[in-house]
Amino acid sequence: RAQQGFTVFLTGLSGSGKSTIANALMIKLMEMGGRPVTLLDGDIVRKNLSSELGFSKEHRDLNIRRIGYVASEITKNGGIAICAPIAPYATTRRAVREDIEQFGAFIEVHVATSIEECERRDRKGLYKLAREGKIKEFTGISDPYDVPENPELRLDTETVDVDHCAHQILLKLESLGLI
Ligand code: GGZ
Repeated sequence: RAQQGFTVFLTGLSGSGKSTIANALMIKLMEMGGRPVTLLDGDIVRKNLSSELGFSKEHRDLNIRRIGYVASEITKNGGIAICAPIAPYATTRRAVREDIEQFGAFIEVHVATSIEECERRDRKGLYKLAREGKIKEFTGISDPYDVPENPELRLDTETVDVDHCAHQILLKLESLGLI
């Protein structure tokens, strides 16, 4: 019997490590073989699917609903979708969960790097620009982030390395009988 599809949905601040963990997870799942794995990363989606959108609540919600729709189609067809947007609004994450759970499993993973740590790293220099007011509506600085209350998994990236984070997701998928 074919296994059911599922979506791993990573949510967290800019620079929290979502993309890095998503990539490591994708490689591990691909190495297991047999099932197609699709990565819907924040910046790739914004470039290819949401290029006209900005960062207002309305536009972020549209972006997340589009990601959710693509992930739900993948899940329906028995595939694996890995999504890695900020997805700052709990109600929107909830809506995407409901869309996807009609067809398969939804695993919400909070990449819980603190705002202090993201800003300290500031890999792309965006936090500095946000502090200077040069980027408006910046998540965690001048825009909200609803901390997930009941994610399937919360990753402490400040004490656990990327590979181990990806491994923890695999263990969760195993415990749920998804892989
Ligand atoms: C947050 C912003 C903003 C604002 C540009 N707020 O670290 P990055 O650069 O590569 O990831 C961030 C990305 C966020 O896009 P998402 O599609 O994941 O956001 S959402 O889920 O809210 O739709 C960041 C960059 O875009 N970026 N301006 N104002 N992040």
